[in-house]
Amino acid sequence: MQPGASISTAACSVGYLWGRDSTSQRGGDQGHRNAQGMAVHPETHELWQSEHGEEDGDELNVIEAGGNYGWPVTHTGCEYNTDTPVGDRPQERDDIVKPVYFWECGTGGFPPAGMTFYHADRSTEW
Ligand SMILES: [Ca+2]
Repeated sequence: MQPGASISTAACSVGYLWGRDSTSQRGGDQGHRNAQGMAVHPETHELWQSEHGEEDGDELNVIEAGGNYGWPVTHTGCEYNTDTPVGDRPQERDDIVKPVYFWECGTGGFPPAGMTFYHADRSTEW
């Protein structure tokens, strides 16, 4: 999104990245549990997304048009207050888009919130 762009321009951009346009309803993705944030990578123009899992199972995903992100069939977390996995693991299924990164059940998770890509050089320690 460029500075000064309207909300409708931003919505169209996200809609395009999501695989939809104004003339069709094809290509929507599915299987997200609890989306928290989204950001467009400034170099690759991929749409990244963060989401909360159940007990751990938090994820970072790169959105693909028409992709199935697994919930509730696959998950990397567990049922609340148990060590019981929720469904299959995404790694076991070829029909599920695997998360780029996830916090497996038992790791304590890392519930990500909003997303942004920082690409300036003012915080060189990062
Ligand atoms: Ca997932």
